[in-house]
Amino acid sequence: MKFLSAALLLGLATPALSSCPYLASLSDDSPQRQLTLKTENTKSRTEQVELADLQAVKKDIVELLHSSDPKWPSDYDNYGPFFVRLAWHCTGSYRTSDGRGGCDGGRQRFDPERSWDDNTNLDKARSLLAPIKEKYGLSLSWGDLFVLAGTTAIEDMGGPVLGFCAGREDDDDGSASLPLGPTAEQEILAPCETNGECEEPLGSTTVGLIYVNPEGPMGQPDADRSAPQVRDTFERMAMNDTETVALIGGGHAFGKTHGACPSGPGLPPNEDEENPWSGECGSGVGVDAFTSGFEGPWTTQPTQWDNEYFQSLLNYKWDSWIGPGGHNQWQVRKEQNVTAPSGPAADGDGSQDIMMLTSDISLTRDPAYLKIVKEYASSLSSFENQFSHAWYKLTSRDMGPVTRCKGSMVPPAQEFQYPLPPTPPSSSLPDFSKVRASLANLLSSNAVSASSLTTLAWNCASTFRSTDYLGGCNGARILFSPGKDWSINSDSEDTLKALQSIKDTYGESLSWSDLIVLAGTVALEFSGADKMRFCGGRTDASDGLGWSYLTPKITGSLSDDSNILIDEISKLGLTAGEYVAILGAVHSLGDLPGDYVGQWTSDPFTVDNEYFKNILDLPFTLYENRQYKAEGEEIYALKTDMLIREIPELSSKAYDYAADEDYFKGELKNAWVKIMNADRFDIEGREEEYCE
Ligand SMILES: *[C@@H]1O[C@H](CO)[C@@H](O)[C@H](O)[C@H]1NC(C)=O
Ligand SMILES: CC(=O)N[C@H]1CO[C@H](CO)[C@@H](O)[C@@H]1O
Repeated sequence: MKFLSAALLLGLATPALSSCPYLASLSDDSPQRQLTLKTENTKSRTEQVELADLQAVKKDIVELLHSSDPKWPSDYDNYGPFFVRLAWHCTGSYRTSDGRGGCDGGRQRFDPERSWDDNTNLDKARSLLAPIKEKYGLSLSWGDLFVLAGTTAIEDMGGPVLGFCAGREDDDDGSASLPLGPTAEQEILAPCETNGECEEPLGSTTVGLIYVNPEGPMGQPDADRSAPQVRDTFERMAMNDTETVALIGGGHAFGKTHGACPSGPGLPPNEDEENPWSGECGSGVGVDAFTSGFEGPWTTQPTQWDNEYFQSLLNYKWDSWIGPGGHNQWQVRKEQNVTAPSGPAADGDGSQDIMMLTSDISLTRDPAYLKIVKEYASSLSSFENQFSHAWYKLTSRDMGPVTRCKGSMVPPAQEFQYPLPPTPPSSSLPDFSKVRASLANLLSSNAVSASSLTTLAWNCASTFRSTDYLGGCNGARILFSPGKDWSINSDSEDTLKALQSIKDTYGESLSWSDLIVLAGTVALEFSGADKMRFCGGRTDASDGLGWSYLTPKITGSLSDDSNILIDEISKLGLTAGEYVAILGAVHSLGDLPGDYVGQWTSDPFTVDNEYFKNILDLPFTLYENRQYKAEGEEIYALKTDMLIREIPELSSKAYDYAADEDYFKGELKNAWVKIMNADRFDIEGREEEYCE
């Protein structure tokens, strides 16, 4: 196979970062706003293209696994372990704090991720896979290819595989990963005081690593202190103890680390685009490769699935020492040494001692981890059961609900996908024009305000995150904790009570989630908005767990800030204009929520463009130290409204809407329908059937 230059293949989208990225963390200056908002929808859509035949792709991957390219020879004549690492490091960047990271988008091809320390030499893995990508074209995304390569490798080496969720859509650049760092965006959204001890919302202790420094905290071989870091970072990716130990032991059942000499891997792609990670030891490849700077395999059969890793952790005494790459690693106490084949078997026939990293040893120092290590050492089936599920979760977590999974290998819905009851057949749904009429009656009789219904629907739907596709109103999780307890939902119980009679009239055929969305839609129309499309068929969850990670960061309080607002809008997947249109409509109606006082407009029963004129033209001052009031007018506002005038991408749209009411209403209609249906993957391709 021809080996293509990674830089050539994988493109360069983001400007090269500072040559000393970690120093950027040390700046004391309070962050200025540097985030920018999308003003158009730019994601290139590939969903029209039919998905590749995954069995055929797997066949090509298996063939590649057992080949070896002299430019980057395989270890032990098998690229399997290399592709497991590729898939893991592509998916393992996921974090629950904001749903960012993960392999959907295939952004490991771009900076910042491609130049991360933990992604050293993965440019070679991606280049090895490039001919397969070229063969299948748009029918196979890079993201799907990376994850399928790792998953197929596990299966090929005898490991347990639960299935494969296809359907990742590639991004055109690495911008969605800028908040992962090291970048100015990360400094603003998630500054890390000491790289190596980073906290949430970052996913890892160290920017540029997936979890922790495997050498130990701040490079110290302190296994006791490593365990809490391991637990902390895996929890930031929603992994519990049994999943964590299974993933580490499963990943380390395969392959070896590379650190032939202390000279290092060479420069990353953002510093040497032409010849990234050229390798400073000898030939730079095979037995001379330098990747992590550690050296050696974890097990004696590094291309075969087994639970030897756990047995070795328990059966030997381990001592730390400085390995050939100049880093702390662990070896079996001398009299009991164990050997494994080394290097690419094509070149070498030597054998190499097994080794462990400080983070591996930490699993025997923590009582809860040790118990699990013992269980997996004695029960291969328990290990296999936990690993197959944890691997599927690791690689599919950022894909959102199971309704986004495509292809012939999708396993049953898993807990982490927060499955909803199936979409009912459209024939069993109520006549929504009748429900609309009932809602209009309710509004005419003043039993409930248009403002309450609009706010309820918006608060329900705006939980959606375009980063990991969690949230949205489908499921009506606003009925349950934690959502119903959020301060922004303090009025929701009363609003839901007002809707109870309609819910009772239609019974099972009308879900709460359809009712909430339709009620907000009808309320806007009732108040003067254009007629909007409604899509039915949502179903209700039986708990609120699916919203566990979605606590709103924008609450209208004085602590809201422009960076947080911009971040929230970009997570929603809305453009600046879409967000302003919706906020303008919601804030055209009724009173300020909760304990705030007053109203935004002189006519709080009508959706028009007065709101935009008010916030742009009136002189607002701080009122009672918690909200704003227009001088000389009975017009009030929240901090969020003030941010609309401060953030240029938002105020620019507010001016357009203030000048042209029809334009505002047209934009509102599109934006509202978009966010209300942002989570409806279940009816993709069947909109005709479910939407009126
Ligand atoms: C971790 O989660 C998995 C999957 O839900 C479950 O099987 C396992 O029992 C959990 N472990 C712990 C310690 O809660
Ligand atoms: C028990 C065991 O395998 N001992 C070996 C340790 O390593 C030395 C040197 O490589 C061998 O000679 C021993 O047989």
